[in-house]
Amino acid sequence: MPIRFFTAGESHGPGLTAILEGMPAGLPLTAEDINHDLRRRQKGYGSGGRMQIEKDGIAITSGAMNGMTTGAPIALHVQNRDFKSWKDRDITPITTPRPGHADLTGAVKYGYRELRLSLERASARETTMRVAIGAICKKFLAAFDIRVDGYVSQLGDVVADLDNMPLDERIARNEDNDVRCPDPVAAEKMHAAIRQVKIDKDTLGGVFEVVARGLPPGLGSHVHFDRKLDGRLVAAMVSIQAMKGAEIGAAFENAGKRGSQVHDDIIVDDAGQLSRRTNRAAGLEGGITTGEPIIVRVAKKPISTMLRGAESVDLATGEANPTVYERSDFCALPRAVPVGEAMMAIVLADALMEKLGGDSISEMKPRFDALRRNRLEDLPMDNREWRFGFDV
Ligand code: EPS
Repeated sequence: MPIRFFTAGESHGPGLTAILEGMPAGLPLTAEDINHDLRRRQKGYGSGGRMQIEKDGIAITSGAMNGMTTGAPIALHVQNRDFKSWKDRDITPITTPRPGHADLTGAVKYGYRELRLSLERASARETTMRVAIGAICKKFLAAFDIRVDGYVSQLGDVVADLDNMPLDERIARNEDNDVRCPDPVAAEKMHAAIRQVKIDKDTLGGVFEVVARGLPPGLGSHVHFDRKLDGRLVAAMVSIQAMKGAEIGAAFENAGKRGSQVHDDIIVDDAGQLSRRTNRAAGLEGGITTGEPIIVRVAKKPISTMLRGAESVDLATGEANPTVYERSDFCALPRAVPVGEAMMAIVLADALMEKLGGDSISEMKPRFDALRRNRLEDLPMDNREWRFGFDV
């Protein structure tokens, strides 16, 4: 895997750190390229008080100089403004775990004496650095005219009507409102659903979709499980805090249909260009890109910090005790869209680098232009009989 990255940092600690290794030299990169997506991640209806405190801005402390990557590891840092209200304070232990969060599982695994040690690192605050790394990967992909975007398609039980809206239009409208839903009628209902859930001191999840356009065919591979791009994308999405499912296109809906209703007929035009009539495969066949847009749908559970509380146990006393919280997000789904985009950009940048090799953008460009495409002339089909020539 040419791209590797690490993140570190606690939600209320001094700050967040990331290292991205494997970016080639010669990619134009400024703090603003990253800050644009950091701002998008902080904007969206349904947040609690924390987003009023944090104003995330990136420091690029290595790997890019004078606005250009050097090929060295890229180190990134973001400050947690909230740290100053925690650093000189006596901390009241949290000993009643929230169902659904990593509170209890983390404490059992690591033997913590209080639950804050779990939640500090399990917090979705960490997604700041994924978005920062993803923004660099988006910049890399954009050098090859590949774009990654996302939008909300369902929030709580409100489902957007997107069936007749082309992908380009969905993406053009994804920032039209503060729930990131391209269907304006559904967006109003989603907004109302969040308003109500705030009153009810409860939380909401939903579904967002991430789309990659402009991909060449031939990224990923069918030959081994960990090289299959569909598996890599689904794993990346479900690794995001609170994501419980991901599917390639309408996979679960397609599971109930017949093959003739699901697969995309292949056609050829007079110039020998192959294409598919539809894109129900959502850009991937055999774990390899087809050249059509990739669409991944991601299911987010409702946030587990609920102001109304939930039934639980005080682990210090062993007594039944409801969870108690004063501050929480009510619905983080709109803010999760840039995080999903980031994870897709990271996986696709990795797959493209695997395919192209090279240490600099200038080396990669001609290799990209020479890639096999969906043309008959790109395929050496000689129509000759052959034998299974194994030495057995
Ligand atoms: C989070 C709880 C909230 C969120 C936080 C993730 O933080 P706090 O407990 O400080 O109110 O706001 O997300 C962020 C800080 C962020 O930048 O997205 C959690 O428990 O996962």
